[in-house]
Amino acid sequence: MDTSAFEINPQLIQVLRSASKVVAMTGAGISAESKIPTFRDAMTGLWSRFRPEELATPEAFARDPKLVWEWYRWRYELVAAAEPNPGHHALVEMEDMFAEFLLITQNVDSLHTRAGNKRVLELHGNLSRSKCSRDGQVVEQWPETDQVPPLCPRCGGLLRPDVVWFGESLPTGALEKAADAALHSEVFLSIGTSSVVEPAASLIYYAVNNGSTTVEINPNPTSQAGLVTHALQGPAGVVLPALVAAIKG
Ligand code: BV8
Repeated sequence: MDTSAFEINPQLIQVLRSASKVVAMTGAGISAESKIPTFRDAMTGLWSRFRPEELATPEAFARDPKLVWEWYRWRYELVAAAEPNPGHHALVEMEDMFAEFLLITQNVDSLHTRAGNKRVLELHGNLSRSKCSRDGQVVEQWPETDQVPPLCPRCGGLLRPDVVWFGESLPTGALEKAADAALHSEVFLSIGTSSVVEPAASLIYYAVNNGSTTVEINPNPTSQAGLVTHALQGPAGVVLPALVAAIKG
């Protein structure tokens, strides 16, 4: 991958050096360098015949709860074996560089919190948590069982991953908090997302309407590349550390 296809404009560094309200929004691309396939990557092996958009739905779970549960178990093992990469670590450094820094993520893989970020807003939940499919309450543990998916120890309902499926609403208040942060940001970084999934993909427009400096970091420019102040075409694991180094000077 050509990692030299980006130039960091000195104006961006100047703005970042004086900014206090910085929002970073990440998608699956920031975890690509941790060997976690992105959502749009072709899935491998057993799962190669499925499309994530088909499996990550209430309908798929209703139709075949075992298949969907096992898909998330496969992803959980991938995530558990993965390590945060330099892109994640750069965002931890950024959290300490700006007075009001918020990391909004579409990812469900915990890598930002494992890297050390404290101010993380998970728009789509987290696949390391399970919840009862009847009452939506998180279930921390349940008796060993051969039953797949396991049953809720309280009500006997099927357990499911605590993630937001297509067609489901985001966690209460998450979108409002994210939109408010974008609306009041001085800099909004959109990192490693194809900017397809809504309503996350529209958050950047709050920043644009506010006159914020907007930045896209992606090796493949998205439909929003023409909209942003700076489009940095490169992998997050290279661009973000370069950005942090440039701010430090
Ligand atoms: C909802 C959890 C209200 C599950 C996920 C308009 C308004 C509202 C809704 C809609 C709308 N239009 C359509 C909808 C419906 C739907 C939607 O957006 N559909 C899409 C397919 C068009 N949205 C919803 O259903 C949302 N709910 O709006 O509630 C509602 C309620 C009822 C009825 C209607 C509306 C819920 C969406 C949440 C879905 N859940 N995840 C799970 O993970 O299993 S989304 C899923 O996609 C992941 O979270 C993922 O993060 C996310 C977005 O994908 P990306 O992160 O962008 O990943 P992708 O693979 O696409 O791209 C990777 C990028 O990385 C690429 O650009 C690549 O170039 C780049 N990259 C690669 N390597 C690197 C890199 N970048 C940097 N560095 C690298 N090294």
